[in-house]
Amino acid sequence: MTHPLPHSTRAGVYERACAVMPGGVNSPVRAFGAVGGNPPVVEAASGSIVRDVDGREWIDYISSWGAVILGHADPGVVAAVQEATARGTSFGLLTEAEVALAELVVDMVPSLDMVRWVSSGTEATMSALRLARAATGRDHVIKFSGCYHGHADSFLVAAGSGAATHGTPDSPGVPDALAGLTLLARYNDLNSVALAFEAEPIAAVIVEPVAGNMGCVPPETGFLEGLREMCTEHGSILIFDEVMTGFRLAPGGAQELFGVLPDLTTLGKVIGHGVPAAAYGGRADLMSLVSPAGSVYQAGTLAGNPLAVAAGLCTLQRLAAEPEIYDEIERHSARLEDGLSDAIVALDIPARVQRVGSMWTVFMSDMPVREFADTDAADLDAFARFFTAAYEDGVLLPPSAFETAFTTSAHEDDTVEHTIDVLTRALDRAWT
Ligand code: KE4
Repeated sequence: MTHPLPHSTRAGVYERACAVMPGGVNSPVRAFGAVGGNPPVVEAASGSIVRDVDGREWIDYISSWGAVILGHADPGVVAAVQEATARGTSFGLLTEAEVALAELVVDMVPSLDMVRWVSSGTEATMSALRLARAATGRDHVIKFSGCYHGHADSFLVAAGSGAATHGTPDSPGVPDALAGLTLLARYNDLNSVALAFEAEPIAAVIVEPVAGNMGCVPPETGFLEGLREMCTEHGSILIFDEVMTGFRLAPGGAQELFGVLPDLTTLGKVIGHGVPAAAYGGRADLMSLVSPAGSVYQAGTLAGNPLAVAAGLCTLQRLAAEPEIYDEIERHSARLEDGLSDAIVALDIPARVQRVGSMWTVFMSDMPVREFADTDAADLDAFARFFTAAYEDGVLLPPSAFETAFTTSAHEDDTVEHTIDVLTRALDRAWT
């Protein structure tokens, strides 16, 4: 991997960062607040390896929070973006490439008739919510405690008191009146969803079809199907937030894997392979309500950006044409799960691995995590010790117990075996 010589030390860059950027980072989790210490300052990455400005290297399982499913600096993606860059970085006008990518996405994702490009997962989910409210004429929406859908006001809500809990702001700056339009239900608990449906006319239910923002929590059998039935019964819009699961769990995402079709889908991360791109889409009758075809307003200067579209086309064409990529990632992820689960038994420690495909989390609890409240049983201090021991030994996990690790096609057999060795030692250190 060739890269310019480090221009500064990690400490020096982070000190400068804190002087001009809140918390020294541009997204909170990057500050390593949950695990302590100062964050790394990345110089470059390639394949499964990330290198910081001090020349230290880690096997990376953050994987740009799931975006780089083919590994960092994938040669095909780099070449595609370089070639697109030479033709201009942005036009603010229609290009054929963004049409080709839309056609590919509609072909790959089972429930999509049409799609609209945006530049972040937050834009995708906030737009899908506006569309659902417009389509139904209703204001209230249901989300699940522990699920994260980006930072739009309607999603930054915490469970209030009471059975069908009307949300209360989970951040300063979110108006009570808006937060109260979001009702909180419990993941994998259809009764809590039924209560919310009884409380208000519901525009939409938005759900991570595999939860990845409370750690990896799979949907239990019947959960997604139950949401589908309730939304159909009440004339509400079912939104699958597949920003994390889209194109990762299968070419058609979680909706292909589980065979449940939402009305709207939000996508991000893999869709641009790390270049800012996201999308929302779904049934033609809904998407035709979006401006300028319809009257639901949504816009974006860099939507369908040529560089992001070039990266996305290269990535999704590969994933569509080479399904064996998923088989390989599944094999490596299953090996990681088995190796770590064996280590947990051998060490006799209260920990467990939860995994769906290439999304996995090591919980510092031996109790199954099936909804957000179950994470209370996890020992966050033990996770911080586990993370730090792994980090010091060359494996970079997501720096929070409430995140998901991501395996990519660049994580090869030897890398996986070495990871198991490192994480086994880290588990031991976390509990001794
Ligand atoms: P962005 O606005 O960050 O592109 O996407 C928001 C989003 C929406 N939906 C789901 C299911 C997501 O996981 C995300 C963003 N995921 C986090 C990681 N848990 C991004 C990392 C960060 O916030 O820095």
